[in-house]
Amino acid sequence: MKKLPIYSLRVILAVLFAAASLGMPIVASAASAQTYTVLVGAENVARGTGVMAYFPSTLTIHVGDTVLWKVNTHEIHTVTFLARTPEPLLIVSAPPPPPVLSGPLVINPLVAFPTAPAGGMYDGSTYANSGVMSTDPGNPTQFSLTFTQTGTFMYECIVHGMMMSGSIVVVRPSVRIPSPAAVSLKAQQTITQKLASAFGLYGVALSHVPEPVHNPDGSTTHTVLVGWSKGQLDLMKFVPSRLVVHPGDTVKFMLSPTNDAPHTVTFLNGGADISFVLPVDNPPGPPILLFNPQVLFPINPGKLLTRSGVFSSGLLQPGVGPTSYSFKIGNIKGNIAYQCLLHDTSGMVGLLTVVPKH
Ligand SMILES: [Cu+2]
Repeated sequence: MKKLPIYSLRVILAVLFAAASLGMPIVASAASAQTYTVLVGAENVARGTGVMAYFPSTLTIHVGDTVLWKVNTHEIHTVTFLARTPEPLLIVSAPPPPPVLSGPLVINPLVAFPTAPAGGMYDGSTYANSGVMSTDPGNPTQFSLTFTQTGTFMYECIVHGMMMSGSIVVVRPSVRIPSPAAVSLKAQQTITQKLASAFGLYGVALSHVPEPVHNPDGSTTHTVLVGWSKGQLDLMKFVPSRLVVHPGDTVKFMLSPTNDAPHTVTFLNGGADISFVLPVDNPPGPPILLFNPQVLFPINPGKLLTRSGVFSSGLLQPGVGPTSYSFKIGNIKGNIAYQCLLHDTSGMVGLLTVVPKH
């Protein structure tokens, strides 16, 4: 690395200081390798809003710099450089011979676990993957690569597809680029803006909820919309998330017409949480991540909703189906809570209040 004469270093520092005090973007030093941070996703759990994007989505760095991706949501994401290899599926069949599996679907190990080049030194020519990241316990929360070649390198989230993609533009050290601090500040501003625009989604979704239908037997059929998406913005909520009903009423949960994400409608009734994946030991390799059949398939379908046992829709999947789940309210009263098994930590919880009919 070429050393700068001491006087020019002072000049550079003076210019940087002047730029900083004028509020101008500070340019990155070309003299030493730097680490840039990219935040993976954004969310506001209290509002149930999420943004399926990388912040920044396009990042320019110098050759030799490192990019550190940090997951920023409970929602799961990956950072995956395909490098012209085929896009792997998120969910695949269990590998033969079947171990003691109670269901046939697993999270693709190629997606679930990290694939990184030796020492994290990446020339852009091979498949590189963070594994499934989330701020929920037990998941990797960060991934880093040091870029050794100039060029533009595209990556995407295997969970959310090409809607959530990013690129790293690697340039020669002589090119002036924004500093890591300037990049992070701008990323935070973009997150604030995007989450603010997601705030309006609940109101929009609420205006699309079908009117209750009054049935000849005196009961009412209510509709609750599940999720709402607008481009990269996702609403992880039931709409309305609070509903007053009577015993004998029907509640129909419907994936909203714009919703992009799979969800469940699940009444745990005080029972243990049902996890999305069940790790099955498979030595000497990593565990097999079994997609929990209790998440995939309905539990107590067609039964009256009561306070005993679990009631669950199974996986409601846009474009694949099923897309709705309905049941009648049994002879209960008071509040009864429910959630989406995939997105409860993202704020996707709801409440029915059952009041006696008079
Ligand atoms: Cu959900």
